[in-house]
Amino acid sequence: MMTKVMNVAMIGGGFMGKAHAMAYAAMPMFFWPAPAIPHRKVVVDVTDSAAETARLRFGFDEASSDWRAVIARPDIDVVDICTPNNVHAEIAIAAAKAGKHIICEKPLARTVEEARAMAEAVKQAGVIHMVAFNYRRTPAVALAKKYIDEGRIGRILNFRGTYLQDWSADENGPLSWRFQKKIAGSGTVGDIGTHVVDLAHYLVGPIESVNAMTRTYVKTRPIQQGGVDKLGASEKSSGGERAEVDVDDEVVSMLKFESGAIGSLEATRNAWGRNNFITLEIHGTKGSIAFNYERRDELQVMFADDPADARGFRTVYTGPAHPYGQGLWPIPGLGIGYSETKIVECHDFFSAIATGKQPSPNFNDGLSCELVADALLRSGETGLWEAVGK
Ligand code: SOE
Repeated sequence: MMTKVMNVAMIGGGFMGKAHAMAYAAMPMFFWPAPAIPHRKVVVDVTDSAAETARLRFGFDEASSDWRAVIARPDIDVVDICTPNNVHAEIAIAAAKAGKHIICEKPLARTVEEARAMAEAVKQAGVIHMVAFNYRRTPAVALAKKYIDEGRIGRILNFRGTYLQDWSADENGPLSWRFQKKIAGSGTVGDIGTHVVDLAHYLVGPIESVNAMTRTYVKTRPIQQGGVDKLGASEKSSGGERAEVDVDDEVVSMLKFESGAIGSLEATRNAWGRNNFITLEIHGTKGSIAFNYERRDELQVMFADDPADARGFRTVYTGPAHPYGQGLWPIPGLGIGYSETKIVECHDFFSAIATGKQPSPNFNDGLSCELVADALLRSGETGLWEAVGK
């Protein structure tokens, strides 16, 4: 069987561009036969020189600073959106109209309106679409989903999800686009809170309403001196000019799920000492599951019907016996990283194209996350329980 080669146009050659380009190269090395061979055809960035640098680094054939012209090309099969949030909608809608399959970085959009327009555009176009909430693709998280679907921890009663980082804890960290509402849409809520929302939707089901507190502790930051997204850098010596942060730093919320389960969500990028601390703890009527991304090869599981003398959490170390294990490394212990989550994501996206079946999370799931983000931000303002819109 000949595996089809598909040409990818990647828009955005920054941090996420690096992750996606690596996944394009590596996916067929891990998953064989591959659902398709992604060919790194054109990379687009804001200037010709940035695009040329990205082409050299990330192994694309061509470089361009004109995404509209690239999207219009008949030889492009897939458009990959790795830009800041403010242009996701415009690019995705144009790509859908041009009949391209689309993978878009998270959060899907800045607002519910944009996300809805994107979901409508891909529906009209009949193309395959995916939003890159990659943490679902961690084998231990997919294993948690398998246990839940098999009923092994019973009916879910409570979900506790956190996402803590510290790259913006330094008040002299620069005012990247991630602190500007007109570009990012929101702060922590959209950037990392939506990852927790996506995991909650994946594992437990739709969130019905939220009661949140949001805070912005660092009200101004130094204007960034060159570079576009200097995560964690300090600009103390940059001349001192500062500008306003108009998005949230932190969110803490109670959650009610449509299923009747309850839960909580916390997210911040200001928690000193926490790097990529995504934790999930879920208990049901027959057991519990706990996960910490900083120990991402492990899933903690407690089954209530274990013999009394063996009662307690056990650590399941993921490997070939677990979800995605046949494609990833051949023995447990070799380790799963951020790149592997992106490789699996790439595999699932091209499998969806090959089979014509929409993947999950797709733009409709991205819209669902946006609706929860909107409710979190509204509740942060009103202090009240806010229903998640439809
Ligand atoms: C910054 O908070 C960031 O790069 C997020 O935007 C990503 O979604 C997350 O995976 C890593 O941290």
